[in-house]
Amino acid sequence: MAKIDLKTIKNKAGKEIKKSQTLKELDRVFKRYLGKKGDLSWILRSLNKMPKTKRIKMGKKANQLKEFLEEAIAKKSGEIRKKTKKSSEGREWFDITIPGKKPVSGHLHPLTQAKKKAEEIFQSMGFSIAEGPELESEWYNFDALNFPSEHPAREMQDTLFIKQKNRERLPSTAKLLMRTHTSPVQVRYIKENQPPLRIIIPGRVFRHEATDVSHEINFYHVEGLMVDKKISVANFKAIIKEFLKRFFEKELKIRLRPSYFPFTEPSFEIDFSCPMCRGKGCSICKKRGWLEIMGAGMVHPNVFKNAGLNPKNWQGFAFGVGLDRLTMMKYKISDIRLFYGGDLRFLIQF
Ligand code: FA5
Repeated sequence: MAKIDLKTIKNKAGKEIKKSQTLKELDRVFKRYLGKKGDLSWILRSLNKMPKTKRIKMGKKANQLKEFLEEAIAKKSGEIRKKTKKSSEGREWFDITIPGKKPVSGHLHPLTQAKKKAEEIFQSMGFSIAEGPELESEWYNFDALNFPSEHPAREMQDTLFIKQKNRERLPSTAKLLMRTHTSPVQVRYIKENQPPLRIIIPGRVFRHEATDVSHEINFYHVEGLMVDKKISVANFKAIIKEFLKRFFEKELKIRLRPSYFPFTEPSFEIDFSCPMCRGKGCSICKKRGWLEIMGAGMVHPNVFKNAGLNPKNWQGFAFGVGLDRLTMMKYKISDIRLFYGGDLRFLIQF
């Protein structure tokens, strides 16, 4: 064992006692200095080999240090015991009367909640829920919906096209893209199901757009389609007013403005009176008192033809609403990007 002086022992042992967190650690310190082979014990044992004067002086100091260390260890041991509340059997003690911690339970994302609510409302009005693929063919997304090829109308919907080998030579039924709306499911559904029919098509859509407070590259649409022998704009107005009343849990005024979509004729945009200011004008509606929420119109005869129906026999309305924007209005959310940020501080509020 290396020779070690009393001053060094006092400093080192003092620090180690202070640092000890458990009784085990403290015991190791005790053994290192005061145990059989401990540093201080070694010094005490070697006293009798020293000359008398040195032995008396050294003996006194070594015994004082022994007492000092024993006291320090006993004091620390008491502190540790108090902290860990050791029972007499040596087991960890815990207070069974302390109230437990409630586990945090998750819930559905606000967009999922809104989608479910929309589904519930439409189902109660006799609509079924239809689905379609997110990776869609150019034919269903555009051609079948009466978008003429090379027509600038296709650019209305900043499309994310899929890279394919010799793409230019492929027919539009084989050219792939990320669907820009859920309208293609109109044709897919009619091909498989005979009218009369009422469906909604909720789903994820994609657009190559710069994001801002009200635009995302990935968002949700709820498409609606009703086909029967005698369907008019009046039917559409009644259904959509009922939907909005139940979704927002208050009566809202709506207005129809003439618009253009290749797959509806006539087409219109639907605005509703701003739920924030009740039509008085605020920053959300940009002082207009009205907010644009969806596109709609009467199904174009060419869409019926592309789906295999005779347009002379059938009429219908279709609409496409942005679910994200609808949810933003319902909960007064100022930035669409909050839905996709995964920030729990935002999500736990719903
Ligand atoms: C359409 O997509 C049409 N398919 C809607 C339609 C269906 C019209 C059936 C007629 C008949 P539009 O591009 O306007 O239309 O999009 C519909 C809604 O999606 C908009 O009113 C808006 O609420 C929402 N929207 C559009 N772009 C974005 C975006 N980048 N981020 C979030 N929401 C968006």
